[in-house]
Amino acid sequence: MSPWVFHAMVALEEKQVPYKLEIVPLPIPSSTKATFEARSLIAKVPILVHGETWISESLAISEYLAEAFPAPAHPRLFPANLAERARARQIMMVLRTSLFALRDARPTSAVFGRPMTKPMPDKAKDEAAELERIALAVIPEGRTTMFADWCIADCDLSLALMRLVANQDPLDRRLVDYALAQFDRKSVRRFVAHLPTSR
Ligand SMILES: N[C@@H](CCC(=O)N[C@@H](CS)C(=O)NCC(=O)O)C(=O)O
Repeated sequence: MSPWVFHAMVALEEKQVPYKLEIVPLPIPSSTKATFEARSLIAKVPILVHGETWISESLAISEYLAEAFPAPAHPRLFPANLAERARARQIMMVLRTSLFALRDARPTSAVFGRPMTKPMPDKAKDEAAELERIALAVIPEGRTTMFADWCIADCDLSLALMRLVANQDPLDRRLVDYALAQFDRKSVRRFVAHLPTSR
């Protein structure tokens, strides 16, 4: 249920490259951790293994996939337009480096599994309001993607918003529609199908 594994798997699915999924228990057992540290430097999932290359950190993985399997032969992960690409990276970075109270109050287990019944603490509510402000600014009225074409930042932004949607927290209808449309993409549905909660 890791949001970072979600990012990497959606990237692989959108690139339409064949891959084999190996599931690692969390916390990572110490013997496995030692192997990961030796091979991919940082012992956190997701880890992409491509030939002799082992890469952890979800954004490093999607950037790698974008360059290893470039457009037009493969679907794009990042916008072709420079300014849009920078905006996409900005959104993905902010989702990785902030909103900790919201993430704590509305974990991804409450998106992919059982919803939370507890109300959000004030700090999480403030962060939810900030997330809503940012999302409303980057998702135009009547569209279910940030830009004209889907990009990998839509995957991360929709998961952040689903923390609210899945728990019936208040959210602008436009953003609910956006998050639900993103979660109806084949790549996301294939991720959800792998979860133990789906079996
Ligand atoms: N910034 C990293 C975060 C990855 C991360 O924190 N992964 C967690 C699972 S969500 C992990 O592997 N933790 C190691 C452990 O629990 O032993 C990314 O974007 O990939």
